[in-house]
Amino acid sequence: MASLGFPSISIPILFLITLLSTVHTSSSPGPSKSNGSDTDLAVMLAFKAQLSDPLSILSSNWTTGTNFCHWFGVTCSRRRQRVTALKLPGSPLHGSITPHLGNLSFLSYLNLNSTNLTGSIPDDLGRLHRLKYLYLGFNGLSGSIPTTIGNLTRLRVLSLYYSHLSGSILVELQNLQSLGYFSVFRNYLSGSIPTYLFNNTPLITHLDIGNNSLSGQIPSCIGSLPMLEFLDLQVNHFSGLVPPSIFNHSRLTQIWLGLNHNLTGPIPNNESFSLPALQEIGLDSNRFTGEIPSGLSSCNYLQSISFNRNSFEGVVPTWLGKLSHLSFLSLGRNHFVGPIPVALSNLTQLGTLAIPACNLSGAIPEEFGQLDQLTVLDVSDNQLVGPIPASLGNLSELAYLLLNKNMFLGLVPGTIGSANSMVRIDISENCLEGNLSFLSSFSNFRKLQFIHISSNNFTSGIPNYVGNLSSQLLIFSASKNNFVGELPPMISNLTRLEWLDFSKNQLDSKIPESIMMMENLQWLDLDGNHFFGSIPSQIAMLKNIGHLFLYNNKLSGPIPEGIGNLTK
Ligand SMILES: *[C@@H]1O[C@H](CO)[C@@H](O)[C@H](O)[C@H]1NC(C)=O
Ligand SMILES: *[C@@H]1O[C@H](CO)[C@@H](O)[C@H](O)[C@H]1NC(C)=O
Ligand SMILES: *[C@@H]1O[C@H](CO)[C@@H](O)[C@H](O)[C@H]1NC(C)=O
Ligand SMILES: *[C@@H]1O[C@H](CO)[C@@H](O)[C@H](O)[C@H]1NC(C)=O
Ligand SMILES: *[C@@H]1O[C@H](CO)[C@@H](O)[C@H](O)[C@H]1NC(C)=O
Ligand SMILES: *[C@@H]1O[C@H](CO)[C@@H](O)[C@H](O)[C@H]1NC(C)=O
Ligand SMILES: *[C@@H]1O[C@H](CO)[C@@H](O)[C@H](O)[C@H]1NC(C)=O
Ligand SMILES: *[C@@H]1O[C@H](CO)[C@@H](O)[C@H](O)[C@H]1NC(C)=O
Ligand SMILES: *[C@@H]1O[C@H](CO)[C@@H](O)[C@H](O)[C@H]1NC(C)=O
Ligand SMILES: *[C@@H]1O[C@H](CO)[C@@H](O)[C@H](O)[C@H]1NC(C)=O
Ligand SMILES: *[C@@H]1O[C@H](CO)[C@@H](O)[C@H](O)[C@H]1NC(C)=O
Ligand SMILES: CC(=O)N[C@H]1CO[C@H](CO)[C@@H](O)[C@@H]1O
Repeated sequence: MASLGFPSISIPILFLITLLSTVHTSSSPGPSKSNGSDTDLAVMLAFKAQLSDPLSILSSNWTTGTNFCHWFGVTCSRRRQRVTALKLPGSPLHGSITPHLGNLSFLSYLNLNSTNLTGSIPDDLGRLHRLKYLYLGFNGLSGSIPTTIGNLTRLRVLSLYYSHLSGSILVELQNLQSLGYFSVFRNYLSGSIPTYLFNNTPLITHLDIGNNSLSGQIPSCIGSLPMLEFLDLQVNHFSGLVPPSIFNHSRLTQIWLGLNHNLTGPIPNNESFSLPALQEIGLDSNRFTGEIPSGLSSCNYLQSISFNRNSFEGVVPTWLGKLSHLSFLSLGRNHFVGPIPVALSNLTQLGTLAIPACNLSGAIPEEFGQLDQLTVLDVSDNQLVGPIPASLGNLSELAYLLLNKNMFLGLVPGTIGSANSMVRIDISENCLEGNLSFLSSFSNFRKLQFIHISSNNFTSGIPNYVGNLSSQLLIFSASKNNFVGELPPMISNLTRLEWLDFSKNQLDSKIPESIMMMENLQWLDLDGNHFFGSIPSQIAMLKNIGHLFLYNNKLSGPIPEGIGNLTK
């Protein structure tokens, strides 16, 4: 690249000039009586003066009575009294960075990570030609990244994550030939990545541009970074094809391309796919097509696959069952065909198995009872059939059991009561039948917040032990079944309940007064039953109710007065 030769030739000359002038001042103090050390002192005082320092971290320690080389956070070179490192991470300094900092000509390490800085990054930092480490992340810095940062050719770490930086990623950064770590994660950067930005930065191992507003194509230079281990381009607006070279990398351990919404094309397969070190890959919410790349079957260290919300097709491959370190598998909202492979039951490290809305058919393998690390099982919104396997009762770590929107039939196994961490059970919209005896074991779930059993074919009365369910319960949704008899007053023991829906059943009792006293209820739906008698006057105590449906019942009598006070 002839066009890139120019800056890389000019920089050593500039170094030489700077170096000569430094040598000159330090070897002959001159009539001004000032040497570099005086400059550094003046700079440090200027730095301090720009900060409000609410915990007096600097004002109590950076006193002119002591040599600044002994100040908190300051390191000097051994031979000269010159500041080589300034490290104040996590100290709440509050204020802006003084441009004078650019005069610390011996500085090689600057860490002001998480110090509540605001204002912009001064152009003058580009004069710190010895700088190797620059940490300015976790601040409120705004404005753009100065072009002068491109002058810091010795820079190894440029960490600007979690701030408010805007503007684009400047082409000048292509001069950072020593860079190993680059993070601008979670800022407000926009524009596209310059095509050749990473052509002369062969040492980069960590490249994190995620959670910004960048757009355009992902430049192929990223794929040719030979040392790359970590790549995050997620949550931007990148579009088009991903350079295939990204999928042929001996060192890459993590690839995050999710939530760009517009990355397309198939992932390369076979020979062109080689990621032997891969541990985590996230491609969520894009428009990737084709089959799940079979090259992944050779990624022996793979722990996490997240391909949710794409247009992948074909079957859920059985070879996934060989990735023995897999702890996270999320493939939901793609266009698969066929069953859930039994082989997945060999993934005994699996914590999350989520394959919702994928058009899957067949049954849940009985062998899934072996997945004893599983905390999330989400196979909702498929065409799964058969009974819910009793073996799921062995999954003692389960917190989210989402089987809704399938065609499961038969009884709910009473075994599903041994998971003490259960938070959410959704078995709604299936063809399940029988009575609610399974709910008696649900009282073991002390963290349970959501029960959805609506749109099934459950029959029977509602047992009193619904009142023994977790006091954490927020939602109990049981509409569109065939429940008969009374709605037990005990249900009001669920004091945190916000949503109670028993609509479209055949309940046949008075509306319990106690239910009208559940002050956290926001949604109460009892329509389409045979409730009779009058509406309890306690209704005025439903202070938070926003939706109250009682129509299509046999209620009689006056509308209670208090109803006018229900303002939500
Ligand atoms: C620079 O000046 C300071 C005091 O002003 C002195 O302590 C130090 O030795 C001087 N350094 C050099 C290299 O002249
Ligand atoms: C830093 O250098 C600039 C330009 O050389 C000069 O104007 C400024 O006074 C210096 N600041 C300090 C604190 O030495
Ligand atoms: C300033 O902090 C340094 C490092 O913590 C400490 O060694 C020094 O004694 C402190 N000086 C004063 C004056 O408190
Ligand atoms: C920066 O601060 C954050 C939040 O305090 C911390 O998690 C991170 O490790 C820090 N990074 C550096 C390089 O100091
Ligand atoms: C200072 O920064 C820390 C970490 O970034 C943040 O938690 C805290 O809220 C900030 N304080 C103020 C007053 O901005
Ligand atoms: C530093 O960068 C700026 C902008 O990129 C450039 O104009 C300037 O010549 C550079 N200065 C040095 C000393 O390299
Ligand atoms: C990054 O973006 C994702 C998706 O919007 C979001 O879930 C995540 O919290 C963001 N991360 C940070 C640290 O803001
Ligand atoms: C997706 O990218 C194409 C070009 O690749 C562009 O025309 C289209 O507007 C983009 N769509 C969205 C939603 O960004
Ligand atoms: C994959 O990378 C290797 C090593 O960098 C290279 O030799 C090979 O040609 C690449 N394969 C493909 C298909 O690009
Ligand atoms: C599980 O792994 C074992 C040992 O590798 C193998 O024999 C068995 O066939 C696998 N089970 C399934 C269902 O693939
Ligand atoms: C519900 O159960 C009844 C009686 O067992 C049966 O006749 C009916 O077909 C079932 N309905 C559905 C939707 O499964
Ligand atoms: C533990 C608890 O609060 N139990 C109550 C459940 O509801 C019934 C009827 O409203 C009360 O009698 C219990 O005391």
